[in-house]
Amino acid sequence: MTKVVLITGASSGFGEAAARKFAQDKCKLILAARSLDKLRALASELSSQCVVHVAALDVTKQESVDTFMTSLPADFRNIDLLVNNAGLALGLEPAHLVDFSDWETMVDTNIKGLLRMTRAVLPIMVERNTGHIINIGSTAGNWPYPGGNTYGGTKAFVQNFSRGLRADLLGKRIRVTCIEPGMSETNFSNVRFKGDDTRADKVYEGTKPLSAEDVAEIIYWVNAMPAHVNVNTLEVMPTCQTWSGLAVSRTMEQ
Ligand code: NDP
Ligand code: 8X3
Repeated sequence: MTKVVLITGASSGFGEAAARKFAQDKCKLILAARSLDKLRALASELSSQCVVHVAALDVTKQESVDTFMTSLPADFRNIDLLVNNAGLALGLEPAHLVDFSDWETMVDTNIKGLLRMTRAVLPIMVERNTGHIINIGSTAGNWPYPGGNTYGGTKAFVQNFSRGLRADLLGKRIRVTCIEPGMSETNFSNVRFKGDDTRADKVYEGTKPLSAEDVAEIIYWVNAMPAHVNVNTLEVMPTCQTWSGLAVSRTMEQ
């Protein structure tokens, strides 16, 4: 039977690359994001390989998720794989200087948006006793860095929630995986720095970051493993990235 794959945030980066990867498998693809024009362009490119349904989706809005779900064509309703990928970071300021609305947007998208999609799709999987949810976390959820504050917090949530789902789904043939990439060159930094492309480019200067295609391969692989194999968490960094030591101030007054 043809696998039905729903990818959120399919208009760019990991989501777009994952769409191209699953298209090679002739899956039935559901591509969702806010930028419908980009989704349509991608769908027309992939339509010679597989059947694609595109739909506008803003995961921060419950009514958008509801409309998206009720508008799914009947032959796309039995979702086998949900890739909860839509997400973003906004800003890199220290916590006492941030624009609070940026924190709200990250929580609304990375946490509440992922929850909305999970709550909408999981009952379909439970009813059919089959499925796989792949949540996109981040190294930022494991390893704090200055300015990562709420973004890292949202991704730590994604990891812990993924594990909680596994606990709830004991005895069901439903897999849950949290993939946690490190530095990857996509539109991520352009969004984080709100269109300051020079600053975004500097993040990757002199490095060989992960590409969207690298992460898409991993998404594909964890799903392609046999149904009895559940990859719980998978953290991946470019080889040029590693940890620095714990930070110590030698100038502060005690
Ligand atoms: P991109 O900015 O290239 O892609 C982000 C995608 O998310 C876009 O398709 C965007 O589509 C979608 N999106 C954002 N907000 C919403 C929303 N409210 N509703 C629906 N879709 C939304 O970045 P990446 O591909 O890098 O990011 C994908 C995921 O990977 C994110 O969760 C990110 O946090 C995570 N990640 C990224 C890393 C990196 O270094 N790049 C590393 C680790 C994790 P649109 O604007 O059209 O809605
Ligand atoms: C994206 C990786 O290090 O920019 O999640 O937070 S990082």
